Amino acid sequence: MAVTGKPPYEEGNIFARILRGEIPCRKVHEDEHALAFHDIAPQAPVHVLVIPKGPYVSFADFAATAPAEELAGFWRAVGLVARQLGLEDSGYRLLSNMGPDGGQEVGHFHVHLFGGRRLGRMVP
Ligand code: IU
Repeated sequence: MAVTGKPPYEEGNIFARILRGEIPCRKVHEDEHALAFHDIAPQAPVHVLVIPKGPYVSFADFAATAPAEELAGFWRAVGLVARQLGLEDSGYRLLSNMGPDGGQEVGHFHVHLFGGRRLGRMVP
């Protein structure tokens, strides 16, 4: 019988290790539900990753299984971080790669926050 369902959450993934404090990060914000830090290979003048504290493999996993309080707390933190970085007036872009076809490389749900310049058109 085919195995179905989401891939398992790997406790050794890099963002889990950052959350546990085993690996340093350039932290932008932290609260009960989220951690935000600068991407190690920035694709824009501002390139921050926002991750939930819970063990969610991907956006699909987070959206389907996180309690409402965590969903709200996480997305509120994303907005707060953008505001804190001074991007609200100029604008910014949020992106989450989901699964193999989406180009997701790290198996802990994360949202990319890009800003600091006029971004190009989105191309798939
Ligand atoms: P993706 O959406 O899973 O493809 O994005 C993973 C991001 O994590 C990517 O932009 C990397 O540069 C970033 N990253 C990081 O910030 N620190 C790390 O140690 C590793 C990846 I590995």
